[in-house]
Amino acid sequence: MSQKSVVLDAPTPEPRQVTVEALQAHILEKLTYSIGKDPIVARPHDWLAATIFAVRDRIMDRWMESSRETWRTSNKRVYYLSLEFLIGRLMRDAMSNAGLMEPVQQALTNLGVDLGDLIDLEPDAALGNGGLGRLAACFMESMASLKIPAYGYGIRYAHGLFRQEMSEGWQVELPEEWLAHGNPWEFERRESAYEIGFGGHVEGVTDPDGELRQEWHPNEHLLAVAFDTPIVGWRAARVNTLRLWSAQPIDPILLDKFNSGDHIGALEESARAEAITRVLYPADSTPAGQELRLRQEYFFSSASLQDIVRRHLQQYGDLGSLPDKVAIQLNDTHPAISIAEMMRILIDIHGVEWDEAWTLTRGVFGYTNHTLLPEALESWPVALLERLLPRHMQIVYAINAEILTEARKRAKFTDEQIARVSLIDEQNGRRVRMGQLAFVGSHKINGVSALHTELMKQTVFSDLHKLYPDRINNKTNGITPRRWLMQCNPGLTSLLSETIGDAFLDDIRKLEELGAYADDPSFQKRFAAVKLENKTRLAELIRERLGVRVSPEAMFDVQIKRIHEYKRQLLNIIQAVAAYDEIRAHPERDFVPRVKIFAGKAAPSYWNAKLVIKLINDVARVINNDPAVRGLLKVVFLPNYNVSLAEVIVPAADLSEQISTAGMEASGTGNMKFMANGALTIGTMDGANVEMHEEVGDDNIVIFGLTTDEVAAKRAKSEVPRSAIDASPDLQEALNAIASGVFSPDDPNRYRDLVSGLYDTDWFMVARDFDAYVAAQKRVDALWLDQSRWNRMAICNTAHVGFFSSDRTIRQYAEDIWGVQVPTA
Ligand code: 26W
Repeated sequence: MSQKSVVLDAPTPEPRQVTVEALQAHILEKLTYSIGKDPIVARPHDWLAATIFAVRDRIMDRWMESSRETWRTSNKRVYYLSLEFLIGRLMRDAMSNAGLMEPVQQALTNLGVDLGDLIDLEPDAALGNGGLGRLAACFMESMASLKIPAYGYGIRYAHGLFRQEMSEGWQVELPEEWLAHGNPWEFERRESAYEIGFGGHVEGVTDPDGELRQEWHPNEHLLAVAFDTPIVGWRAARVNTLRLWSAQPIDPILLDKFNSGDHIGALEESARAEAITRVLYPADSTPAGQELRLRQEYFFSSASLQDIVRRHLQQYGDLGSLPDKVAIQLNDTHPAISIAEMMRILIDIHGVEWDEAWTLTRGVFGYTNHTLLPEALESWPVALLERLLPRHMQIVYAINAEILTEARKRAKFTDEQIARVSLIDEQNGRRVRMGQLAFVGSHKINGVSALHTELMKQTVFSDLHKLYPDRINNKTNGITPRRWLMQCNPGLTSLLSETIGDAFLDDIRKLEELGAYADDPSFQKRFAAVKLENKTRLAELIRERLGVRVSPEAMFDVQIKRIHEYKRQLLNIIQAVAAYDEIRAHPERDFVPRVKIFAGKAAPSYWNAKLVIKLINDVARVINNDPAVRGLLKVVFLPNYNVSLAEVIVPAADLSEQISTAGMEASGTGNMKFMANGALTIGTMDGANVEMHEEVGDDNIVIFGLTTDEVAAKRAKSEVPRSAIDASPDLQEALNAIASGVFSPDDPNRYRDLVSGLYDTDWFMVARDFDAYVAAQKRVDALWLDQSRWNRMAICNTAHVGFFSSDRTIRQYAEDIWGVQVPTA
C-alpha cells in the first residue's frame, strides 16, 4: 500500500456529539481523565483546560478531513511564513466558528461554571508586536473560512510580547508567561523535527561525473520541533494548521561533561538552542540587528522549507511541480533568508541545476512589504551572514551577479542604479539588503494599501520596479469580521441580524443593506443603545483598572496602537492640553464631554515613545483631578494593550484616531476594526484611510492634515515649523505648559527636549498639522451635538466595512499571487 492510500483510506472514529448533554459529560470526563482533577477541587484553570479539550475534540474531525481533502484533490497549498502571529485568545474564536457557543455555555452552566469567566482566564497568545502579527492571525482565520489549504509557519516563543505595567506613569516591561498553565490547544509533533545548522564551512566537491557541488558543513546543530494549533474557519468550513517551531538541543545533556564535573557546561548546548525560541523581539520598526534575531529568522525559515519540501515530495515525488502545488508568502523580510535556503535545498540537497532552481524559487515565493520607514528595512552585515550561514552568503552573491548582469544588459542600468538594486549595500559597511533579496526571489511583491503600494514603486523599490514592472501589486489589508464584529460585539451582531437578516454573517458585503436604516430614528436609537452598553462595560473596566470614573454618556475618543512618533499620539495629547486650557479659560461655555482613551506598548529601547506614555499619564493625572474641568475632559491610559483588551475597547469607541503623518502608516488595520463597530474616524490621508474615505464617502469620515506630497515637499525644503507655531497661540500655550513642567512639577525639564524637537525639525509634522487637527476635532464636536447625524454616520461606517474584510484581501492574494482557486460560498 502506498503512503497516499494509507492516508486516504484510513478509518475514522465516530465524530463527537455536540449536544449539551454530550458536551457536559465530555467536559467532566476530560477534567477527570485528562486533567486528573476531581470536580470538587477543580480550579478555574482546570475547567478551562477541560473545556478546551472538549471543544478541541469536536474540531479534530474537521481538521483531519481538511487535510485528507487536500491530499485527495491535489490542490495547491499556501504557506504563510511569519515571525509573528498575534492570535490572542482562541477559545471563543474556535467555539464561535464551530457553532459551539450555545451548547458549551449551557453545558458549563449545568456544571456550575460560567463560560465568560473561563474565556477571560485564557491567556492571550501575544506572539506578535502589532499590525503585521495581527494581520497574519486574521489571514489564518480567513484562509480557513475560504477553504484554502493553508499553513501558518512561525515560532513558538516561550515568552510573547512583554507585559506592560506602569510605574509612576512610566512603562516597565515584564516577562509574559502565556505557557505557565500549559497550552491545551497545541499538539507537539516530535516526529516532525528537523535539523538546523549554523556556522562551519563550505567545501567544493567534485562528483564522479565531474560536477562541482558545494557541501555545507555546519559546526552547530539543533532541532526544530513542530507544535500544531488548529485554526477553525467560519462555520468550520475548514480547519487549517498553525505550525510553530520550538528549538531544542540534539543532545539534551552532554553526559561526558556532566560526569567530569562540569555541570553547567553539560547544559550549555541545551541553553544555547533553547535561547533561539525563548522570546519575541519587541521592536516593531527598528531591526534588533542582533545575531540571535538572524538565528531566529533562519531557524524558522529552514524548518518550514524542509517541512514544505518533504510534504511536497511525499505527495508528488518530484520538485518540478513545486510552483504548481506550493505558494509561499513572506510576511515582510523577516523570513527572506528563505529565498537562499530554498536554493540551497534544491541545489545542494536535491541536485537541481541553478537555473531550474531559480525558476522554481521565484515561482513559489511572494513577498509582502509592511513598512517603508527607512530604519525598519532589514539588512545584515555580510560578515555576520558569512560566519553564521556561509553557504547562503555564496548563494546571495550568485543571485546578485545574475540580477546585476540582467540590469546592466537588458535594462541598461547606470552605475548608480546598479548600486541601488544590488543585494549588497556598500554604503554602510557591506550589508545584505533583505528587501532586495525578497523582491528578486519572488514573482509578486505587494504593498498593503493603495497609497503604500504607490510609494513602494516610487521610493524604496523604484529601480527594481523598473527592472521588473509587473511584479509590484497592491493588496489592501483587511480584518476578520468574525473576531472583530461578531465575537467582540454580540449586541451589535444581534441587532444587525434582527434588522437585515443573517446573510451578512456569511457575506459581509450584505451589511450595505443597513444603508436603508441609517436615517430610521428607531434603528438609530437601538444602534446607539448597543454602543452605550459597550461603553458602560468599558467604563467599568477603566474604573477597576485605573480607579478613574468616566461617564458612558461622554464621547469615547480612542487611540490604541503601538506608540510611535509617526502615529502621533503626541499630537493627540497636545490637543488634550489645548482643550484643557480652553475649558478653563471659558467656564461659561458648553463643551462636548470627552474621554480620551489611549493604550499601546512602546519598544523598550524607544525613548521618545516611552516618554510619550509618561506624558499621557502626567497630563491625565492633572486633568482628571482638576475641578475646573467640570468632568468635561478625562484622559486615560490603559496599560498592557493586547488583543483581548482591544476586543473590549473597539466596540465601545465613538471616535477612532488614525492620525499618522501622511505617507508613513503602510495601511493600519485598527482603523477597520473601529469602522466595523460603528465609530467615526478622524484621520489623515494615510494608509488605508484613503480607501476608507472612498468607501464611506466624504460625509462619513473626518479627514484633516497635510497630504503625502505636502509632507514630502516640506521635508525636501528642510522647512522648519516656526511659522506654524507662531501662527497658533493655542499650540504655543500648550507647548509652553508641557515644556515648562506644568504636568511634571517633580521634574520640570522632563519634556523640554521632546517639545524643542517640534520647534527644530518636527519630522512628523506635529506642529504643522496641529491647527488642522484642532479644527477637525471641532467638526467632530459639532457632529456629536447632532446625535441623529452622528448615529447616521456611525451606521454608514458599519454598512460599508465589507471591503475591509480579510476574506476580500485573501481572495485577491489567492487569485493574483498564489494561483489558488477559491471555492465560492
Ligand atoms: C525588523 C524590525 C521590524 C519589525 C516589525 C520592522 C518592521 C516591522 C513591521 C513591518 C511593523 C508592522 O507591524 N507594520 C504594520 O503592518 C500592518 C499590517 O500590514 C500595517 O497595517 C501597518 O500600517 C504597519 O505599520
